[in-house]
Amino acid sequence: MNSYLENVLEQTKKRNSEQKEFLQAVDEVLSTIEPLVEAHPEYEKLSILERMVEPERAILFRVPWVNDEGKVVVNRGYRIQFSSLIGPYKGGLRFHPSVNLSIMKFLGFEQIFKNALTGLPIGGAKGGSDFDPKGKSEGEIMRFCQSFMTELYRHIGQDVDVPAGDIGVGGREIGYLFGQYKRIRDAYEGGVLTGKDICYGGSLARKEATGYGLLFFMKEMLSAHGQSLQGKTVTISGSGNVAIYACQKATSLGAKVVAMSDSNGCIYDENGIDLDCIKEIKEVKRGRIKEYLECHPNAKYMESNGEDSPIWTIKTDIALPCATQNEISLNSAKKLVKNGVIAVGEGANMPSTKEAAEYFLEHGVLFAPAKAANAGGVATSAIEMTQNSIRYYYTFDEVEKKLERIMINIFNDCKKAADEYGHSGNYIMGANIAAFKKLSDAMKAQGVV
Ligand code: NDP
Ligand code: 2IT
Repeated sequence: MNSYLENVLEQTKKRNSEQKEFLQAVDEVLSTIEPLVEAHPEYEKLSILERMVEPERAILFRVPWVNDEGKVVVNRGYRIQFSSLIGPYKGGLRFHPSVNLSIMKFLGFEQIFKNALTGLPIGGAKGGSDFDPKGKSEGEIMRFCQSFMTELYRHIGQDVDVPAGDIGVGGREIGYLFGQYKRIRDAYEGGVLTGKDICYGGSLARKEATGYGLLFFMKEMLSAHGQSLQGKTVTISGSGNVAIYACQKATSLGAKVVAMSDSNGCIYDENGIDLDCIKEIKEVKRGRIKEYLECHPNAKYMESNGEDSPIWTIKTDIALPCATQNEISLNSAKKLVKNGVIAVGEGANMPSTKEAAEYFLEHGVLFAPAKAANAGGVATSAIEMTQNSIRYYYTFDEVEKKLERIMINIFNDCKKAADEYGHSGNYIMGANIAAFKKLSDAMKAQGVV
């Protein structure tokens, strides 16, 4: 590896030795942009890489709230404002017990590149809490969100930092967060949060956007390699926001989704997943995926053993990991390849380990990396901000068309960069190089900041 790159990677490891997910994300970017760094010797003097891996600001705060038993519970809140180079900080909030500084920083770091790829003026951020929404009452969720916002409000704003949803944060939570922000600020600042409900300033198609965008990207990538979604078998991990709308679009584009999962296990339905049943379980009852068997007794359920997810043992043409980071291990990648997978599209953030992603590339599997393939969510968030700014609503169709155009552009940018730097077909390199180039140009233009 180029010695400048190697030094920065070493320094980053020393400084953040406890943060394994963050280091994994940095390693993935730095180890794929060598041709760009070689072509730009000025990066070293300007410390472009050192600046890119250090968040502009990392905020950590206490979130006290009262549970239904009247006991005070204390959670930890985070907001990592990673980069404002090309727009206000922008990125989701995750509520999950696994949340820690490393996970927040990896997600914030990924977000700056993803957001740059959208071609829209949005910087990168991530936030959240180790609060576990599972099993909490409506009242508890609302009180937690209100307390979280009572601290977060001072750090955000529609031209400053614009949070949205992620794992454990959907329309319901965004509503409670928005209500509290509005109350504290005593003003309607619609663009301060995205993923809002349509009835108070949200965008049509934002809910669908990440899953739909993933399929638009897959369609483009497959077509560039003489393939299509028509008649393909698809497995999708997770059954949350991204997974549900990925399933919907995959089906409408002619594929057959045969498996979905949650953190407890996965269901396999050879007749094709009944998405209405999944939506009822997940969006209405907030139940477990196993309940699918109640409406489809002939489907199969496989319980997770806490290690490799059983969903990756199922034979499929296309695998769409849409749950969480590192959910595809090398072992799972080997099973997928052995079973004939032709393409993998990352709906979740960093769902493949580095070894798994490399294994896919080495075995000729078309690989759509997260920061490009799942950028449709944040891109549509930016379209929501646009509508809030001009105080107007676009139709579902208008937003979907813009989203599709953006995903096609992202694919073309990734392809162009991969071709230009001599790694055709490697969209990990293409995405990282295209995004890094854009950010480093902005960094150079803005002086030492
Ligand atoms: P949701 O909370 O709606 O759904 C998450 C799904 O993933 C659930 O089915 C959940 O199962 C499963 N899951 C979560 N954590 C784990 C885990 N540790 N092990 C196994 N399964 C798990 O979140 P989203 O659909 O919004 O997010 C899914 C992924 O997509 C995340 O990686 C997120 O960062 C990424 N993403 C989301 C975007 C968005 O717009 N929402 C945009 C771009 C990326 P269970 O219910 O059992 O916990
Ligand atoms: O990971 C992501 O891109 C998101 N969770 C969506 C962020 C956003 O601001 O819409």
